[in-house]
This record gives sequence, C-alpha cells and structure tokens, in this order.
Amino acid sequence: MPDTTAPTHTDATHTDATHTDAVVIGAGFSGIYMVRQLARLGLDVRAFEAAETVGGTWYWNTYPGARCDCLSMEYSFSFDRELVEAWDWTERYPAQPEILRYLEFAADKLDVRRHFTFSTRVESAVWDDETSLWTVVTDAGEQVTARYVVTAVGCLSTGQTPDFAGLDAFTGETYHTSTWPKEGVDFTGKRVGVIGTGSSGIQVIPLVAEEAEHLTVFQRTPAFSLDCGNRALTEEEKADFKANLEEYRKETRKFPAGLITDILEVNAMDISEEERTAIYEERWQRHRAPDLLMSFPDLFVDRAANETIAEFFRGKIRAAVDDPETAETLTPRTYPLGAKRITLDTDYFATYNRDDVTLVSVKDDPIVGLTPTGLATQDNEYELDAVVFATGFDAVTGPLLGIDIRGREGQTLRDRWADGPTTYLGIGVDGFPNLFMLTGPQSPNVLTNVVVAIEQHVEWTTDLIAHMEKEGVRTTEPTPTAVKEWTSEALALADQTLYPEGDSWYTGANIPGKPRAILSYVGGLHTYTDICDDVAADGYRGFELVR
Ligand code: N01
Repeated sequence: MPDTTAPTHTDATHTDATHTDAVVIGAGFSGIYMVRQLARLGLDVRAFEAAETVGGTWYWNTYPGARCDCLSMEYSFSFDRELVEAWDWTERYPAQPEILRYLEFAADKLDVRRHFTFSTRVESAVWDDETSLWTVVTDAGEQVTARYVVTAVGCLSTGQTPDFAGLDAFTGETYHTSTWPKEGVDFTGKRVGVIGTGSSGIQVIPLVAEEAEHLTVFQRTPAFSLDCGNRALTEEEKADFKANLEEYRKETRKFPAGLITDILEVNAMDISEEERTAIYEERWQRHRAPDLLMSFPDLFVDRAANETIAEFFRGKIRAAVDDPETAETLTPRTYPLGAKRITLDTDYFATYNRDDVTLVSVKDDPIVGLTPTGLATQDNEYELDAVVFATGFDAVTGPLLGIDIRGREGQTLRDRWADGPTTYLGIGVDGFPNLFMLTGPQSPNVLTNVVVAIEQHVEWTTDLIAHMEKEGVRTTEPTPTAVKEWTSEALALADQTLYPEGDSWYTGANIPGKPRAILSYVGGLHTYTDICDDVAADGYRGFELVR
C-alpha cells in the first residue's frame, strides 16, 4: 500500500523514525496470524519479537515435560486448509518442541518472517494526537511510527518469581520454568527443590524426580489434575480431522471454550450420585478436559454441583498415592474445582510414591526464604543444590503493562489500569486510538482453546482495520461509555460464577499488589463471537470512527 500516511512534519520525536502502516508486537500464534492478515490487506507491517524466532510462550517454556493442555489438532491454526494438510501432529497432547516446530513451519508457510525483527523488545508505544500516529521504540533504539499498533503479547509471557528473602544469597542454581535454559539442565546427583504446583510444576516435577538425587516439592495450594493419558495419534484420527476441517472450524466457535464439547442437558444435582460418578468415570477415560469439566451445565455456577466433581477428582488422588497422609496433603479442599486452572498431568501423583521425593506443605510451614545452601521454612531447613521456580506469571495484563503505552494526552495504560483493566470487548481502551489488543483482558482469552480465540480476535480486528482503510477512517477507539459498560458486564458475569472464589492468576490474586479482577470474559467464546459480530454489523457500535 502506498505510504500516504507518513508524517511530513519535523516533530523531534519522529525525526529518526521510519514509518510503517502497522506494528505488531509478538510472534506467537496471534502475532504470526495478525501479521499475515495485515500483509494480505496490503499494509506495510513491521513486527517485533523479543525472542530470536517465532513461538511466543512455546519458545520460552522449554522445561522438561512442557506440553499443551489442548489436543494437538485442536490447538493449531484452522484458517488455511493448505497449512492443515501440510502438517501432521504426532501426539494427542503435543510437547513443547513439536509446537515450536509447528509455529516455525507455519511462519514459513505463511511467509511472515520477513516482517519480523527478532531479538528485539518493544519498550514503548506513544500516541501523537497531532499526527494520529503511534511511535514505537525498541530496546535496540529503533523508532517506528505507525497508524496501528496491535499487541500480540500473549497472556502468559511475564514470569513471576516471588521476592523471597535470601534469593541473592543462595549459592546453588535457580531456574524459572518460563525461561528455561535452551541447552537444558542436568539434575543428576543433585538435591532439587521445586516451588509451585500449578500446570508448570505438575509437568516438570515427575521428570525432575526421575533425574535428581532427591526432589523436594514445596506446595502452597494443591491442584485438581487430570491424567492426560497421552498417546500417539492414529492415522485415522489425523485423516478424520483433515477431512472435516471446515465443519470443525465452524462448530468450535459455537462452544464456550472454543472446543467442541459434549455438555449434557441435565444438571449434576438433578441425577443420583451413582449416575453422576459413572458419567465422570467414563469421561475421565476420554482424557479430554472439557468433556469432563463441562459434563453438566451447573458445575461452575453451583458450589454443591462443583463439589461432586471435586470429590471425584479427590478420589483419583487417594487411588494414586500410597501414603494416606501425603494423599491428603495433595488434596485440594479450599477452592472450587476450576476456580484455579485444572492441570493436565502424566504420572504426577504417582511421583509422590517414590522414596526420593518429599512433599512439603508451605501452607502449613511457610517459606521464610532461601539460605546460602537451600530453603528455610518456619520449622525446617532444606539443603538444596538447585531451586526451580514454577511460580507462574503476571498474567494477561502483565505483558501489556510491561510496555510503556501512552495514549492521548500522555495518559499511560499503567495509570489507566491502576485499579484493574477496563476495556471494550477486551480489544480497545478509550484514549488509546488505533491500539488493538489480541486476547486482551476481558476477552475470552485463557478460558478457551486460545488458538480459536486468537483466530476470532485476529479476523475481527483485521475486518475492522480493513473497514477503516476502505472508509478512510483515520482513528478508531471505543467510547468511554462502551468501555464502562463492557467492563461492568465482564465483572458482573464473573461474579455469577465460582471463579472469584479461587486465589489464582485468573483474577490477579497470585501477584502481590495486583488489583483483584477477573482477567477474562467468562460468558464464553460463542457468546462473545456473536457480540463482536453484532457490533461490527452495527457499524462498529461502541467505537468512535473518525475520518
Ligand atoms: O503457574 P500457576 P503455572 N510461595 O500460577 C505457587 C499455563 N500453562 O506456570 O496456588 C509458594 O498456575 C502457586 O501457589 P498458589 C496454564 O494456563 C499451561 O504453573 O498461588 N508457592 C502455584 O502452585 C497455567 O494455568 C501448561 O498457592 C508459590 C504455582 O506456584 C498457567 O500457564 C503448562 C508462591 C504457580 O502456578 C500458569 O501455570 C504450563 C510463593 N510465594 C503452564 N508463588 C499446559 O498447557 C506462587 N506459588 C499444560
């Protein structure tokens, strides 16, 4: 597209800047697809990625055992039949190296790499009202002006290490699961401590246990976990998926989590315990989380119904763990199932039957800090050669607020969200024109098969930008009213569910000082998609489009 929007003035902030139509930040699933779509519109696109290649979260999280909790074929792009035909997944639940290979393959096939500048982090994006342009500045000192900025920064890309006393004094090795060394780590002969038993901890623990001389797991809150029953895909499964791709793509968007789900039409509380348990057991054997977790419509809105599935999961822990006291320590009792994200594991609970694995409940005996030679709890000291932090992420807003984003009149997004995020559709914020956030807060983001949510967001945003280009719209931003109403609705919807009852990254509760607010739209991707389509059909209702 001809560069008709390049600034002609000599504003000091722009003199060294090059110009492009759009800047995309991030090279995960969302960045790859967004760049491809904008390039297809004929726009000049620059994209930046901190890593040396594409992959996003799947580039960084290379810890042993890292695996997706969605089925491989479901967790991949569906918009391009050629791409789907050209790739064969090997396992039901793909491991990190295979997903990274897939994203490298997709980036090449979609020819997006040439738009990216890798190993480069975006530090700031500042709006200039006079020119209606963003100035994006990178850590390499490059400045780029652009009409549009699209953030594709992911929801789980800012790792969180607790500020333990003595962290610097510890003389052993430390690792965080989300920034694992690319060359791998050899724990042979070492005494290792893992802190955290969320998805990352639960995946890494069995493999560290196999290698280490001794493993001590420091657990604050036990997890509900589903045995993923991983296995190789059959040729028939792969062929079936490809043959039915279009139907699959259409269907996924009709479900709350972007996953075709077998939801029964009866509530859990309306049938007998025997019937319920038989249903749970049959669905446990399917090894596919949504089929089990969404068996009944009342599971996430009625605590008594939730307790029935929670108790079923607890029974699985008792069956897997030999020592009843250890089993009880591993049993979640303080929050509804699903209010913290369910984990998918391979041999997690059986790991505690090993003689060389110790479980420490730091709820009962809190961590005081690290010592030069290990970790101290209130009542004990543990000698360790290495500590693995599986302590999670500053989710959803963390990656966005890691960039100094300034909208109209210099207003920062950090100030704007000091009390929690406010958005329209999770995509835009008033006062921040032409800024589009993929999988932003108050969109369905992490409560879905995120690749489906990403495709919906990218396609909707592309349509909006195409509309702006066609109609000569210079700036688009949501109205303050639209933002206020959407934010209230997102919060009110969450209050009708059990999500607020869990202290997890879903609500920001895992980060000291972070405002507690649900970070997702809980109404389901199907409802959300309808709302977005309706907004578009109604001339982008709630957005101010200025020519
Ligand atoms: O992080 P988490 P994660 N002292 O926040 C504990 C995705 N993911 O990296 O629960 C002691 O879930 C914390 O304890 P508590 C997936 O969406 C997916 O594991 O706060 N402990 C918790 O046990 C997932 O949900 C996959 O009491 C402390 C753990 O650290 C999301 O990423 C794989 C502590 C953090 O768990 C995040 O998962 C990996 C402290 N000061 C990740 N601070 C798959 O696809 C924190 N903890 C399968």
